[in-house]
Amino acid sequence: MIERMKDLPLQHLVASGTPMCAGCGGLQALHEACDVLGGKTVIVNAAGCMTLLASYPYTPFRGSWLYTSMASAPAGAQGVRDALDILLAKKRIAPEDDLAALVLTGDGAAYGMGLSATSAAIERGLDFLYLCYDNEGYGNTGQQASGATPHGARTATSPRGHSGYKKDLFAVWAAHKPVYAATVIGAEPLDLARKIEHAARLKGPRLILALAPCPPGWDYDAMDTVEIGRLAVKTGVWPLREYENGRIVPTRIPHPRVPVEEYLRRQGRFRHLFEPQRDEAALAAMQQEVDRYWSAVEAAR
Ligand SMILES: Cc1ncc(C[n+]2csc(CCOP(=O)(O)OP(=O)(O)O)c2C)c(N)n1
Ligand code: SF4
Ligand SMILES: [Mg+2]
Repeated sequence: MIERMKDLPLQHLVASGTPMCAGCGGLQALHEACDVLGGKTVIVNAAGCMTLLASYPYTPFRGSWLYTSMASAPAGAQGVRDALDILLAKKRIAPEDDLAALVLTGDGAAYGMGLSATSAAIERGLDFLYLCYDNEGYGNTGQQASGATPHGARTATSPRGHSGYKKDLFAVWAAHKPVYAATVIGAEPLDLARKIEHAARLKGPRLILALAPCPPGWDYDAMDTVEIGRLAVKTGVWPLREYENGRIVPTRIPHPRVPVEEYLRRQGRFRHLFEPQRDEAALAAMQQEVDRYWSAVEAAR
């Protein structure tokens, strides 16, 4: 069911007691994205933290809201797009009243449960914008590890540090040759707004992948969300980049790069790398991985 609530700003619900955490980096990115996209949007939301924004029959959005199971948001967006196309063909709505389909999903769905549905939707050339807020774990259910969890991070399912490695979802999308893909972060709002504006003007499958600092999941004080987000970019841990016309282009090259340790030590999920004693080997390996990525970027320029 699609509900449309006009003229209720997002702050309204946040201020009036929605159960979102203070300092939520995902909400920050979503807020900035909605400011750019405006109300002519149908948000198709896979189950996750952002689902808590909408308490039936209300949503804080100016557009419409459709809630799906974790794996099914791209299929939901297909249904929305098809319905709109039929209404347009039958002249039941005017072209200027057309709406955009926006999938809103967490990383658990985007990197894992919903990946095959996403892959199929890109293959079909579905005209949709796909916004993933990546808090690097199943946040809504207590921060279990997901396909986006970085190596070494403590989660509810990896109390001694995650043994796996973060999947490169941007590269997975780029391999599908979509119309557009970009990484963003709420702490860099101008970069985010430019990319959303650009994506909104295009047609076809488009990814906006937002790293989403998460105070309870990453274990830091809510007031540090912007600083941690900026450190993710300055250390090179979260590369800001774009894919279009078959090319991947870095949109920010941090120079000089801040040591990765400055980002890690601010977050309790990495505390075991520093206490009771420093894990020099693990810290060096994490720095080397980031260095390798940026050496390859430099070599390709
Ligand atoms: C198939 C299925 N398994 C488990 C759940 C329970 N569940 C609801 S939200 C959620 C976490 C989703 O993680 P993510 O997509 O990263 O979003 P976040 O909670 O971090 O915002 C889970 C596991 C579910 N809704 N559906
Ligand atoms: S758990 Fe994290 S992603 Fe979920 S609402 Fe709280 S801060 Fe946001
Ligand atoms: Mg998540």
